[in-house]
Amino acid sequence: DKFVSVIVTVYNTAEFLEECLTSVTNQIYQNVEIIVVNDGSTDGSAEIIEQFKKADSRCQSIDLHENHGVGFARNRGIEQATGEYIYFVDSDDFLEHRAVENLVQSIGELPFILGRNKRVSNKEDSLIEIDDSEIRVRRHKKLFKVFQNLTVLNSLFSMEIIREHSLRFSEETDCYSEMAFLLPLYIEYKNVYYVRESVYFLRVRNDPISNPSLTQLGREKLLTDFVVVYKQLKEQYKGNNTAEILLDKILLHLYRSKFILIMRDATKINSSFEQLASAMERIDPEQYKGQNMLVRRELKALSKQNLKSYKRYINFHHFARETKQSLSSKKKMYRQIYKDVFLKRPLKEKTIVFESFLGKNYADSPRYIYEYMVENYPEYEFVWSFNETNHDLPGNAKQVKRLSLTYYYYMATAKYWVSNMRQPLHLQKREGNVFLQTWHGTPLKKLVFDMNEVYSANPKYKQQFYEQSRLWDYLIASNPYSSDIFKSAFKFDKVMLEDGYPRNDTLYINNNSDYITKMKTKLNIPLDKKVILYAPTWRDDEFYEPGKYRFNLKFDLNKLKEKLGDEYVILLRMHYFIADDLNIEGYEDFVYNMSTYEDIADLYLISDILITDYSSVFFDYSNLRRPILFYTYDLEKYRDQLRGFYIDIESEVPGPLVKTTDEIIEAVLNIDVVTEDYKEKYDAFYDKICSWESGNASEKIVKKVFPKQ
Ligand code: C2G
Repeated sequence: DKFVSVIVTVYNTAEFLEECLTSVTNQIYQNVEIIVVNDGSTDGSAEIIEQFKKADSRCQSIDLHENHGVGFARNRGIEQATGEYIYFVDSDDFLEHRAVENLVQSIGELPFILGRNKRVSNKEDSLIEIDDSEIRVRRHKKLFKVFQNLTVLNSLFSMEIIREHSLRFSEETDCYSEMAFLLPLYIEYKNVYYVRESVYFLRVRNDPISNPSLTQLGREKLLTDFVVVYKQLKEQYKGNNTAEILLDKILLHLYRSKFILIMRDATKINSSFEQLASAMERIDPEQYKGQNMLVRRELKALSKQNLKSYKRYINFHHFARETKQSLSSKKKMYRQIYKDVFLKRPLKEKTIVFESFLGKNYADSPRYIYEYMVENYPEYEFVWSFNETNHDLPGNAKQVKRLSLTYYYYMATAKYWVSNMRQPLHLQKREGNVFLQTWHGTPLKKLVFDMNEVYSANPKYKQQFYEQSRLWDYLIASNPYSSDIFKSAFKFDKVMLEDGYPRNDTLYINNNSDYITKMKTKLNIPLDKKVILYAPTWRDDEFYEPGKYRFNLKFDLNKLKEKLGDEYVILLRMHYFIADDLNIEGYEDFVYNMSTYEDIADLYLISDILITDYSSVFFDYSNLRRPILFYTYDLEKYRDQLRGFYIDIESEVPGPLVKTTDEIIEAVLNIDVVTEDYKEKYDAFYDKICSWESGNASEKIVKKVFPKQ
């Protein structure tokens, strides 16, 4: 029975460590020792390691006190290991429970064997079927591919070969330390074997800003480390043809897949050129014969240390590549024209582009800022970006179709952008450009950097959010609570505008019966009925495709109509992410679908009661001091699995949490009692959330951001 030393190196991965170590201790294959090397973690990792040591006598640990890097940590693990085989695990990853078993069963007399590594960015990815009724050992056909991956994860190495070749990791660098360990194996063994039935899950981490994994440290760091390891190994293996060729091939591969992209950035090209050239001068020119002419020229310039001609070739290369791409679709062509033509036009000092909910509505704070400006700043040129350019708005704003050529023209040349969401990643902010980010709600659900490292739909979310939010010059916080959250959740450190929400001005200006009657009449709502507005948010886990979310009504319309229909009508207002069309057939005189109505503020004004769930709408609605019910039928799941909240919804919100249709009916029928019961909480909530609102936020903000003549 083969004894395996599992070496787990840990550096500040408290968030993942328990899942990792549990997957190791729960391996079907039990004949293991688990050596956890704590590489100077400063988070809660040490405590977790202690717990596992207590619970499982196979666990031991090495505490390095200071951070030395994964290569150093793995080497210390190897020295302490007593197994016949070594198996490495990274502390943010986890194993399928037969991973080690299936490798051990297959290794036979082989010196090492590989399993399969699967990247996972959400929970579903790790729910895979493995048929191991018949495990097959396969020979890798493309040997270079194996080494190009440069990973020791999910491989079983016999201690004998580790000793025989004195296999060790480089200790000087953070990245690419595996090359030193793997190279001797590549030289010695022409065949590499693997078993698909052994699966290791590589976690794709989603916070490269606050907590990057090694590979997320950025291309420049990767280049710096690679050059160190490359030079060192080239020296050590001088004259060994197989080794030198492999090293050169890896250099070329990384140049084309990673390092060349650094060279697009004019501010980085000089220093990166120097590093790259110091490696490239050691490459055997034979090795790049197979590359295309452009690349060959670049490589030659690099190896001759000729920066000037390198710049010429690389700029041409990037230009050629972009042009080729831009011919492949209209979308790409627009972006290219935007970059090469529009961005070079002069900036228009008095032009503003407005956008709300990614072009969906004429609504929210951008609308109210615009309306104030139309009245008071006529010297400006106004542009609205919409998905459909048929909106009805005051003033003489130009409407442009979002992502059209005209849109790009204005995004490139307008000095000001006003938007309540993020702008597309490929838009560039130029010198002099001013971005007023209004945001679109007071947060209840945790945002960006306050969100746990959960599996999310898009593993690049935090990274992208970070890049996009660096462009914001002003951000509106409508209350002290939001202001604090935005600083941490967005890592926002520019100008916070603390004057209330422009979108809530109307709740102070138009909260009168004239406006309400006019609005109800316009929307065909009977004047003799009271109005309940139901405005829920979206659910992260219920969607058809990214951006298109599902929603089904979770109440009994029959019952509601029967009990409340004489006195009330219900307005349904779905979140702008919801793609479903609600079926309200048979309830036409009781239920009104207002999901496509431009601005929810009008719906607030005409309603007597709000029913919502975890949507930020209740913060705004509380400005009206009217009753709010929280229909939170999926509270546990939403709060604990999907998001997490900033406030304790059970004790702090200004209304009752109801979970069934009957409870809704009961609360509505006794709304005066509910109001009385929640009076104190409502007052406290109002003080916390609405104290900056005054009905003239738009004016205050415009005066701070836009110079008058
Ligand atoms: N909204 C709406 N109708 C709904 C839900 C929301 O018109 N049924 C509008 C409201 O203006 C609301 C905004 O969209 O304030 C944001 O909606 P949320 O439900 O709060 O959800 P989300 O878009 O995820 O934004 O910091 C706030 C958060 O980012 C929430």
